[in-house]
This record gives sequence, structure tokens and C-alpha cells, in this order.
Amino acid sequence: MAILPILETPDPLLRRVSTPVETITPELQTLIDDMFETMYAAPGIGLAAIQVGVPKRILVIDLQEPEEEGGEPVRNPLVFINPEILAESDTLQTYNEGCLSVPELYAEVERPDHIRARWLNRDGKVHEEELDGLLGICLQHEMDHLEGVLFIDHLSRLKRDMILRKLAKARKERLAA
Ligand code: GNR
Ligand code: NI
Repeated sequence: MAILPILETPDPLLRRVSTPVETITPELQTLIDDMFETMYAAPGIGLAAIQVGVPKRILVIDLQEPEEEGGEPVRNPLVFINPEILAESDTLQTYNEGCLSVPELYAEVERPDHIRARWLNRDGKVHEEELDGLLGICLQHEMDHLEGVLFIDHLSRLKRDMILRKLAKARKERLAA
């Protein structure tokens, strides 16, 4: 297992459209294991393969929500290969999103509040389910990565430019330090 470097905007790879997985090989299983290790270490609740530089339609998600208030987080690792959205609700929900590839910045993003999705799990078995709440949001955020889309693309031009300026400034300060 290995922790992989996470690409950050404006890395042009993050804008690539990822290609479908044709066969689930042992190499892909290793990549999936490494993606989980990388996501848990970050820490994050989701990760798309392109965020570690691999343009394939693979996502991992683990919301790590405590089963009860104040309890220890329970691990629930989910793998989504070649995910598709079959339907989405007209009703929207807003969530203060962040992204490991847009470090330290959060913004309110509006998305359908539930979706029907189909995907393959790590064994290649087909799943189809209605997803809502944070899992629905996270899957939509990760699926955007497969199309080269970042959460900041959903914001107004003004807000996005403000965020990109902040990022460039932080980067400059980091280099100067
Ligand atoms: O860790 C993450 N948290 C998060 C919070 C709100 C909405 C989406 C996310 S996904 C993000 C990890 C990430 O960048 N995945 O691509
Ligand atoms: Ni992200």
C-alpha cells in the first residue's frame, strides 16, 4: 500500500476526461487500495483516480460518519467503477464543499438532493441505488472529477475568480517562505 501525491489545481491533468475501466485487474485493485490509503491520510471523504494522476473512471468514498452522536467513526469504504447517474431530483440541496485538489477552500454548492446511480463495485458487480444526503453530494462531486470538473466550476465567475486569486496568493507565499 502507498500514499500517493494528490494533484492540485491548476494541474492540467485535473481537467482530463477519465476513460471507462474495461477489466478489473490486480493492478487496479492495488490502485484502489492506494486510493483509500491516500484518502484516509489526507483526510478526505472521497477521491477520484484522476486526483492521483490516473485518468480512469474509479472513485472511492468513505463518509466515516459515527454510528451515534459522539461515537467513533465507523469505516465504510465504497468503490464506484464506471459510475452513471440514471436520474436526478429537481429539488436541490446546498452543501459547503471542499476538495483535496483545491486545498483549504470551501464554498456552498447547489446540487440535486437525490440521484439514482449505477456503478460496478471492486469485484465488478453491478449496483444500482438511490443516494441522498452527503453520500449523494460526494458521489456527484467525485463524478465531476471524471469529467474534469471541479466544485469551483459550479460557482459564479466572481466567486471562482476570488478563490483562484486566493489560491495563487497562498502558493506564492508558500514558495517565498
Ligand atoms: O474530503 C472531501 N470532502 C468533501 C466535502 C464536501 C463535499 C465534497 C467533498 S469531497 C472531498 C474530497 C475530494 O476532493 N474528493 O474529490
Ligand atoms: Ni474533489
